[in-house]
Amino acid sequence: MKTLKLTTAQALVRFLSAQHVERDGVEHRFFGGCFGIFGHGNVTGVGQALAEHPDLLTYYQARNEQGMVHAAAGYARMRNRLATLACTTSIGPGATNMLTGAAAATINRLPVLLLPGDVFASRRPDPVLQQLETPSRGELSVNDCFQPVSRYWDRIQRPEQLVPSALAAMRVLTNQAETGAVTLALPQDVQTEAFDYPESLFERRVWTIGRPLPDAAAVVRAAEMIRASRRPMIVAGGGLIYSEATDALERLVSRTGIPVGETQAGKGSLRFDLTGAVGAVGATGTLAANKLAAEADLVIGIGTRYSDFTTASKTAFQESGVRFINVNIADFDAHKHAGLALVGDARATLQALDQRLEGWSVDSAYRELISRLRAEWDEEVNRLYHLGHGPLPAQSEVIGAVNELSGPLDVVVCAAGSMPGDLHKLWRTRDPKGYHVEYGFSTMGYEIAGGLGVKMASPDRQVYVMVGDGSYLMMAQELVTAVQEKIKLNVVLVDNQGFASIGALSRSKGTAGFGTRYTYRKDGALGDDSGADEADPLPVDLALNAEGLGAHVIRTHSIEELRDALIAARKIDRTVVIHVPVDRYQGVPDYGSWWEVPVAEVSESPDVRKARQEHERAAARRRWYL
Ligand SMILES: Cc1ncc(C[n+]2csc(CCOP(=O)(O)OP(=O)(O)O)c2C)c(N)n1
Ligand SMILES: [Mg+2]
Repeated sequence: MKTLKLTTAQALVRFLSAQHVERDGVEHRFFGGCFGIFGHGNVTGVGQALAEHPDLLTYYQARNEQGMVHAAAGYARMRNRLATLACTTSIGPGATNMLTGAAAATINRLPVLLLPGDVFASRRPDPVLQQLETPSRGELSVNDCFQPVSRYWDRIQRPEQLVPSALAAMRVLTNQAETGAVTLALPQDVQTEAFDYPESLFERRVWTIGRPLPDAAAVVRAAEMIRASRRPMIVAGGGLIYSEATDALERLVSRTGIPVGETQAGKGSLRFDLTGAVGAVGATGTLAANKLAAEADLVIGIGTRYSDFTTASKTAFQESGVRFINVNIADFDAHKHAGLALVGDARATLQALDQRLEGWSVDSAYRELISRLRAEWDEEVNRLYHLGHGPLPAQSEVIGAVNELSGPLDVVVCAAGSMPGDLHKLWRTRDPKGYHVEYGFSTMGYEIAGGLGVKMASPDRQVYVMVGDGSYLMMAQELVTAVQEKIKLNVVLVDNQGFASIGALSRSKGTAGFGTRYTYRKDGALGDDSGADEADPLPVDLALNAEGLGAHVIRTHSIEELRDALIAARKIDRTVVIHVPVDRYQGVPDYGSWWEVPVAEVSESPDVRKARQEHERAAARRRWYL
C-alpha cells in the first residue's frame, strides 16, 4: 500500500480538497474554501497545512467565528447544499463562537464543516490556556457543546482516526436527509502529529446525490387522495428548492391548478406572477394563502418541516377533516401531522405524482377563487409598496423600492427582526434563488455574514442584504471581510432605533414595548416603546460605523433618496451600505393568522390580563392534526 507521511491537519486539508459531489451527472468540488481565525489551537496545525498548500483549499480570513459559519451556511444554501465551506478555529472562545452558527446551520438543514481546535489529547500541559476543567470528567472540553447542534460530531484523538472520521463526516454533509453542521474537534497536538496515511484517502472522491423515489404504493395512494380532494393546497418548503424541483412544480401546478403557499425557506418555489402562486403561508402569510389554507381539505407539504410559522402555530389549517401528504427526503419530516409519508426526492416525486394525476385538475370554482384572491393580494402589495408614508418612510416602502430596483436574478438576504415577516408577505420572487431569509433560527447577525456567503457562491448576482439596526449591531464586522475579498454587497441598513419587532410583539401582549427601544435610562428604568413620548435618540451613528469598516456609505432620508441610492449602488463595485431611517410604528398587518407566544396567566396589569384573554381565545383554534 502506498502511503504519504502527513500531519493530521495536512491530511485533512488534502482530503477535503479531493471531495466532490455529483447530481444529475454534474460534478462539483464540495469545498469552496476554508474560513478561519487562528489562535494557538490551530495556527500551527490546520493553519500550517493551509499555508503550505494554498493550492488545495483557499483560505479566507474572517472577523468573527460565528460570522464565518453563517457565511458557509449562506454559501451552502445558495448552492442547493451541493457545496459548502470549512471553518477552522482556535480552542476555547474561538471554538464556542461557532455554536450559534452551528445551531443555525443544523436547524436550516445546511451542511457546514466545523473544525474547532481542542485541548491537547496528551493532556501534558493541562490546563492549557482556555481549557475547561471539569473535575469529574477528564475528556470533556468546550467542544462537547457542539454535540446537540451537530448532525455528526467527533474528536480526532489520534492521527489515523482521521480516516474513518473524515469519511463519516462527508457522508453526513452530503446526505440530503441528515445534513447540517458537522464538527470535527481537533486537539491541537494531534493536528501536528504525523502518520503514514494510505494515498487512496486523498484520491478524488465523488459523493453521488441521488433522487430516490418513495414507495410506489404510497405514490398511488397519494394520487388517489389528491384526485378525491376538493380544495387541495401545496405548501412548498426549502427542500423543494434544494432539490431543484421548481420546474416540476410549475408543470404540475399549471396543469392541475393546485395553489402553492410558500414557507420562508421555500419562498421562490413558484414565481410570484404564475397562476397558482399565492405566496407566503402561515403566521407571516398572505391573505390569499391563509384563506386557502383555512379551508384546504388536503395539504401537500413538499420539503417542509412545518415550523410554527408555517402552520400558524397549528391554526392555519381549519378544515375538520384536513389530511396531509408529505413529500420529504427526511423520514422524520415526512411523517409529521400524521401525513401520508412520501419519503424521497422532491423533484422525482413531483414528476411521479404528475404522471398519476394525468387528466385531473381542480374545479373551475376553485380556480376562480384562487385567481381572485391572487389579484386582491397583488393590490395589497402595491398599496404597501407605495404608501406615501411620512415624514419617515414605512418599511414596506423600503422593501418595495428594493424589489422594484433589483434585477430578476438578484438575491435578497435577511434573518431577524420585523423584516423577515414583511419580506415573506411582500417580496415578489422572480427566481428560485432570489429570496434568502434565514428563518429556521432567525439569527440576528446572520444578514451580512450570510450575504457574504451568498455572494461567494453566486458572484454574478447582486446581493441585497436587508439588515435592521439591531442585527447590524450584533454582527457587522464581516463587512471588513467583504472589503478584504473585494466582494460587493448592497447592504440596506433599515434603522428604526431598536428592536421594533419585539417592541410591537410586547405592545400586543400588554407589556408596552418594555426594553426594546434605544433610549437613555430615565428614572432608573429603560422605558417603554408605546410610541407615546418623543424618542430621545442615543448618539449612535451606524452609517458612520459602516464607513469606518470600509464600506461605501450612502445616507438616505426618504424613499426617493433610497431609490437614487439603489440605482447608484448597482454601478459601484465595492460593498455599499445604504442607511435608511424608517418609521418604527408603521408595520405591515397580519392577514388572518396567529403565532403562539405565551402570555402571563396572572398579572397586576389590566393590559396583560386582556392579552391573556385574547391568547386563550386564539389558542382555542389550535388543532392536533392526528
Ligand atoms: C441573536 C438573537 N438575539 C435575539 C433575538 C430575538 N429578536 C428577534 S428580532 C429582535 C430585534 C431585531 O432588531 P432589528 O434588527 O433592529 O430589527 P427590527 O425588529 O427593528 O425590525 C430580537 C431581539 C434573535 N432573533 N437573535
Ligand atoms: Mg430595528
